[in-house]
Amino acid sequence: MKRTGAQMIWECLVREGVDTVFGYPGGTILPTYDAMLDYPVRHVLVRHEQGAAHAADGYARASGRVGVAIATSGPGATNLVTGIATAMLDSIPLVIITGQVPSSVLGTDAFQEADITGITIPITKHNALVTRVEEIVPTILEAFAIARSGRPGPVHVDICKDAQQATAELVWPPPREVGTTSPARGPRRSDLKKAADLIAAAERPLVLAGHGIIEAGASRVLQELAERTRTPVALTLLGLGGFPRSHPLCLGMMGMHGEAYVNHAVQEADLLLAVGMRFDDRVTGKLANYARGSKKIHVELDASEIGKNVPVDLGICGDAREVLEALLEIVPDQGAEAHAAWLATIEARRAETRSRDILHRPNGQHLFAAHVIHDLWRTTDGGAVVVSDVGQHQMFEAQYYPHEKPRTLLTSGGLGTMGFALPAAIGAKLARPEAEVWVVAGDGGFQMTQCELATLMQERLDVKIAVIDNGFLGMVRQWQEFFYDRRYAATPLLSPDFGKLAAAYGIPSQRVETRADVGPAVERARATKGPVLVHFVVEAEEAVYPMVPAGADLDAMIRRPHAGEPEVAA
Ligand SMILES: Cc1ncc(C[n+]2csc(CCOP(=O)(O)OP(=O)(O)O)c2C)c(N)n1
Repeated sequence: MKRTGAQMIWECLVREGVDTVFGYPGGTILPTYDAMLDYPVRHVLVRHEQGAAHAADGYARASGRVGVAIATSGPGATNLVTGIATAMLDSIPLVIITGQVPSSVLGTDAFQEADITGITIPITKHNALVTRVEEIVPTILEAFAIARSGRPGPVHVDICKDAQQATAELVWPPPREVGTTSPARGPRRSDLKKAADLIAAAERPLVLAGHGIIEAGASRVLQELAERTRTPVALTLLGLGGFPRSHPLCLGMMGMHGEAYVNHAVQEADLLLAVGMRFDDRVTGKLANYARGSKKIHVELDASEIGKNVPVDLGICGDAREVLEALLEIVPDQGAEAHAAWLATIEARRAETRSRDILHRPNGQHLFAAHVIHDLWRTTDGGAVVVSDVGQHQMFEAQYYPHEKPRTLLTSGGLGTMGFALPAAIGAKLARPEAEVWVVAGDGGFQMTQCELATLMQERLDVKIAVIDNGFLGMVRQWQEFFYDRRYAATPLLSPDFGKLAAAYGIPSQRVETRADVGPAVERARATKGPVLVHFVVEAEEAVYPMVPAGADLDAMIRRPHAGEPEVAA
């Protein structure tokens, strides 16, 4: 049967199981929007295309499915760029569809023409410009296959308006293998044996678990392996939730704002088993002195990551779950007393870290961001999906909201994109309507995409919002405090009255200034149906500790001073 190119786009999306898309219309994508009305797909109209990309991203992170965003050519397409790059760095599967000017005027600087496939080459896993109707179906199906195969990522398809309008016979191509980054064969037996021997011989082993654990669904097997070998587990920011934080072998987050005892453990380990993580500079600190005394095993789906930043003794290219399952079969059970001295050393350091904890400070009337996050965790019983923005509050979230399950912390790790949280939470709530979804955003990042409050209301989504307002671009102010002699260039921040702003969209709000009010405010927000904004006014000049200065060794941390001690700036 004949179809227009526009209809074919929707036929493909329905065939791929897409139930929700995020987008914004315009001239060159109008044929596709018109055809949309005849298909059973929910379209969410965002207020800025950046929001569409982030919402599709949040949908994908929360569900493990492919997120879809649609926009028009020119400014519509360029507005997607930040969201596409965000997904690329964090390996999130997206299919982005944009309209393009008619093929007859391509390259003439036609109205709203931008060479968007040229622009997205370095920030997509794959992209394509479609000029003929016959190319639409194979290109979109391939886009889905590539987005979700191997190491996931965003794929962009740019479709000329005349191709959307033309008609042709709808032909489904035969299923075929698409090029993927996944290895053709599983890991070699000899490599698995070598890994098992290294693990068995280690006295101070440590697992470094990243986002790949969550993507591969490897949490359960990681837990079994850790328990069988009595190996503690440190997590990257994007790995949080991949191993239950309450587990006795869970150390929490490593890296620039990881806990001090975790970074010391990394530096002192004699074996690192790194799984589904890429030795990002925020995780390693200075490479030259990174974990020098350890043998390193790197399990990674993307072969090009192995040995890229950190030389390893053994690289195993494969799916994290498959590799860990295979390892579990051959590693010996180390017994209940294994690594006792190593675990005791870490525990002693953990206790020392606790003694510096900001939560234990006699704080008088001060409200710290850490209080807000801690009480949010307690009041939601640790069960919320938290979508955090970028800045100090993001690191406090990582430190003080112990995540037990995968896909319960959604945050922009690799690109560190302010403005991510609110639109991504919209996507997350649509992907998992039963989940309690909280946005945790700073006063700066929230203002970058606050227009999506309108989307929230138009879609009637029950998303709660915590704005953590310190009157500064806090994380940048912290760098200025430590490294630029407290010269606060362009970081003091004027904000609107967030309560009135919410009211303008019909969203109820609360303002909280004391610690005693945090829990009750969160309770009231939870008891209210629909969106609620809670405006937390916190200490203006608090810092996130510890901090590894950029380019310093991982254990050269600036520590939080004990109560009563002066702050020690670098
Ligand atoms: C789009 C974007 N622009 C700039 C930055 C640099 N940056 C990182 S954190 C930060 C400050 C964030 O301030 P706020 O949102 O108020 O959160 P806080 O750090 O105070 O918790 C800035 C400007 C960024 N990460 N993303």
